[in-house]
Amino acid sequence: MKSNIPHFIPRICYEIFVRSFCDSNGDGIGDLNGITSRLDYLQDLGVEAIWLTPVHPSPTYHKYDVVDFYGIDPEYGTLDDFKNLLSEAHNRGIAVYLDLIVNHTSTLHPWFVEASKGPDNPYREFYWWMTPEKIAEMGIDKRETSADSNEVYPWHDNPGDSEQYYGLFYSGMPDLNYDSDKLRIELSYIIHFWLIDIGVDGFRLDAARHIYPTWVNYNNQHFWWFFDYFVRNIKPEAYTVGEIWATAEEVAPYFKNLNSAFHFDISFAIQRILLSETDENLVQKLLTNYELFARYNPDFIDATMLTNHDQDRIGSVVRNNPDKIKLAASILLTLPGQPYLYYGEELGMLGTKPDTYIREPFLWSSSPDDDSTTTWLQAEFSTKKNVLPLSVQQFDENSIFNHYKTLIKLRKSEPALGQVLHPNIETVDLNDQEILAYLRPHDKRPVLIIHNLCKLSKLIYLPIENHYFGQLLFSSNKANSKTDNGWLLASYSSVILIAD
Ligand SMILES: [Ca+2]
Ligand SMILES: [Ca+2]
Repeated sequence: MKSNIPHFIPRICYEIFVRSFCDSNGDGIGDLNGITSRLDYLQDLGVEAIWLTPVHPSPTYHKYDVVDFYGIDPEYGTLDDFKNLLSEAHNRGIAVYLDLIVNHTSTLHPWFVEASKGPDNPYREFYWWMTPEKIAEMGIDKRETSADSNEVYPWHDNPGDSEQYYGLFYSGMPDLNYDSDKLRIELSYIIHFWLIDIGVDGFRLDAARHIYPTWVNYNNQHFWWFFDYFVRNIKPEAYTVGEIWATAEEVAPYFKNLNSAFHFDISFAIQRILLSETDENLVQKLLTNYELFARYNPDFIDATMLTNHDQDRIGSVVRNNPDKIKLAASILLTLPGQPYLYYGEELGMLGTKPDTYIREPFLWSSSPDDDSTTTWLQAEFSTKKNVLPLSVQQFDENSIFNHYKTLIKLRKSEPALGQVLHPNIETVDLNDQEILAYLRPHDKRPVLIIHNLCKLSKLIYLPIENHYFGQLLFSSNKANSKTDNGWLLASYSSVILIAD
């Protein structure tokens, strides 16, 4: 059992798709200086950590195929811009997590350029190579698609080569092979550079479950042990969060060597709950999953989210129903764990796949003079017609933005809501599937949360043992009120209660 706990555990994290967030120099592409210019905004919203999607030089718009792990893509700025962003973030108490892609590189990475020259090249061992005969003999020419990859044929031709290379996601992203000690040393230099020389606070670790391919997948945990061992030696307080896009059973072992992992099960459960308008025993599911995670690390950090840059936006999932967009936020921000907001969720931004349309420009302003909103992509979903920009929402107390802001503030001021380690939650059974209710116990002040998941208003009677929760701390709808012996909740609304 490990006991390394990051020195700082943010209560609110925020994922920034760098290209779409904020443009500082008028080329229409979001960049690092753009993010720096909006740190005051993020601080005001209550964000305590930002996860930046990859910033390294890369041929693609999303930059998940890296060409140089030490550089910054010129589209996004320079290393000095990055250092400035980091120090300005730290001045505001905001941690910065780098998206580190250790599973693969771009085919344009110098390692792959060398490796593809032939079997005798010293960099050959950095990647997976096999002859088609061997691949067929092992029965690994095809793979089952997974939630995070539709690639069926992961082996790709290298022109003029008798061997093929393995690229799980697509031919442009060859998988690295960590059987190579030389590669492991290169990786340790990269980790050292970002954690120590530059000083980032941690890493979001892409494709963490795919490091070793399926036929040698049992090596994965050993790889993460190696990774964690190195990180803890040079910066014990660093934070790591893994993308393990799988069920909680499969996620759990990764907590042995990572502080945190994204809770995809709960992301999808919340989405389903909002559509089915029934509670799916969410609290019981959470408790079961916590127990799984704690087996591997009692200090696990549960990274929750509604969606990320690979999922349809929550606003579209709930068909742009503003009450349900608020309800989604109310659920996420009152559950235990460490919530990650996906940029623009706080505006109710919309978008469904293909991927570019779940990564549309953040809507800063409705003014024609607005030069911060990026223009690299013509929005299809989050147009100024469909989604009110920040400049409008800021001044409307009933806006989605102010709903987020209020809940974040509460999460940070109420210890029961903001507890990250050892999640505190108990089910409150109201014998009504259309109501999701739970208790967040705490020595200082316990709170009780009730969400009405359905489109009719509900009269709710608390169980006798919870009767003392007689005071409203928060209500998402002005119509919610206390009656003689219960609580009246408007459609798709939430309340947070405290003791009388
Ligand atoms: Ca720019
Ligand atoms: Ca891999």
